[in-house]
Amino acid sequence: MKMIFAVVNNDDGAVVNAQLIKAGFHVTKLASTGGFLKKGNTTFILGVEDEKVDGAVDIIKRYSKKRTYTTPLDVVSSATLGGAMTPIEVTVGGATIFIMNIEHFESI
Ligand code: 2BA
Repeated sequence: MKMIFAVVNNDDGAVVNAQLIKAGFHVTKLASTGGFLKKGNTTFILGVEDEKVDGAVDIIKRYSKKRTYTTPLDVVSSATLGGAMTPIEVTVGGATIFIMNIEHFESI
């Protein structure tokens, strides 16, 4: 069994959630915040049988879009940028996905 952690854009969270549920995955959805942009994002946690991992990742990839942000100065502080005073452009997503081995799983 594997544990999938997937960080997706808030704007894609509802559709990713709906598609994962429709495909029969059990999902926990966390409200999270990116450390760099300090914008809300959505982190999904899924416990998945090994043979179903690719299917879950495919759904997350299919419904998570890339977006470009130009950071306003009040979102990325000068401390984060080491003193830089100009807005910067960053590309966010589609999704950041971590897959871990699970040693033991129980649902009681
Ligand atoms: P944030 O930390 O808010 O990062 C948003 C975007 O800013 C990133 O997009 C990346 O393009 C850029 N970025 C992040 N840290 C940077 C840095 N130190 N220097 C320059 N640019 C930086 P993504 O890579 O698509 O990440 C989207 C969100 O996924 C992140 O939001 C964070 O919440 C999560 N994430 C990404 N990589 C991660 C990792 N290795 N560990 C934990 N969370 C991660």
